[in-house]
Formats: sequence, structure tokens, C-alpha cells
Amino acid sequence: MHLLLLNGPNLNLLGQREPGIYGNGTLASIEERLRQEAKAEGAELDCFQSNFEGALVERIHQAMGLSQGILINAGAYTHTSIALRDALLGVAIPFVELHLSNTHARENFRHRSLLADRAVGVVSGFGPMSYSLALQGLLHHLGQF
Ligand code: CA2
Repeated sequence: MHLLLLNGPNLNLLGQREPGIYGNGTLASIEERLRQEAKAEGAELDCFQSNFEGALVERIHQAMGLSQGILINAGAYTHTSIALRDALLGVAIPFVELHLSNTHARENFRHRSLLADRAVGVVSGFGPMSYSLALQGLLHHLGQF
């Protein structure tokens, strides 16, 4: 079982700014913990973060024929990117959308997702634990949990 974790723009700043909204943990610490959680369930997890939409699109393309599932925190691209939506639908790999914050408790423009209606599920608002919950949901969907 091979899975891919994607993080979008500005998530590389985790642990450095806005701890009130996004917590104290760094992205590296979240990725490491999730790799271990995936491994404990018999899955290998690759992690990729980019601030560039096209780089995320290309990483999704590369997952074709390799990854059975994708976890994605697309950051602000969640609310704007038809390109990411098309890429995810194009490779037809099941994906879970996740967010650290509860996007529905924030500004109106964060309430819309261009990914959610095609996701296996959405996890939002649990801080770093959103990643673990999303992993569990994805593994369950794939029959591995
Ligand atoms: O809550 C989430 O996970 C978001 O995907 C985070 C995005 C935001 O645009 C989405 O609406 C919700 C923003 C990520 C910014 O990350 C930062 C982390 C630390 C300091 C500053 C920004």
C-alpha cells in the first residue's frame, strides 16, 4: 500500500507563525508522525509540500500507477484551484481533503472547496490530528484499517 501526503502553499511555515490558528508543530514533525502511523498500518507514505500550484499538479500526476490514495491539505488552493481538482480527478486516485483549522468557522471564502465534493471525505478543524484522522479514514476506505 502506497500513499501520498500533499501540502499546499504556506504550510511550510507551520510552527513558525500563527500558532493560535495552526498550532506549534512543524510540517516536518507532522509528516514524520504520519509516516510512522502509516507504517504501523502496513502503508508507505510519501510526503510533498509546495507553494506552487503546478508543482502540486505534477506530483499528483507522478502518483499515477504508484499511490493507491492521497491525503491533501491544499491550503488556499482548496478554495481556488480548478487545476488541482482536474489533476485529482484525472489520476482517479481516491483522496481525502484535510485542514488544520475548521474552515467553516472562518471567513466565507474558506467555506467553498473545489475538491470536497469528489473527496472520499473531509477532515477539518482538529489541528495536526486532522492528518491522523484523514489517514485513518483513507485506510478504512481502502480496506486497510
Ligand atoms: O486549515 C488549513 O489547514 C488550511 O488549509 C490552511 C491554509 C488556509 O488557506 C486554508 O483556508 C485552511 C493556510 C495555510 C497557512 O499556513 C500557515 C501556517 C503557519 C503560519 C502561517 C500560515
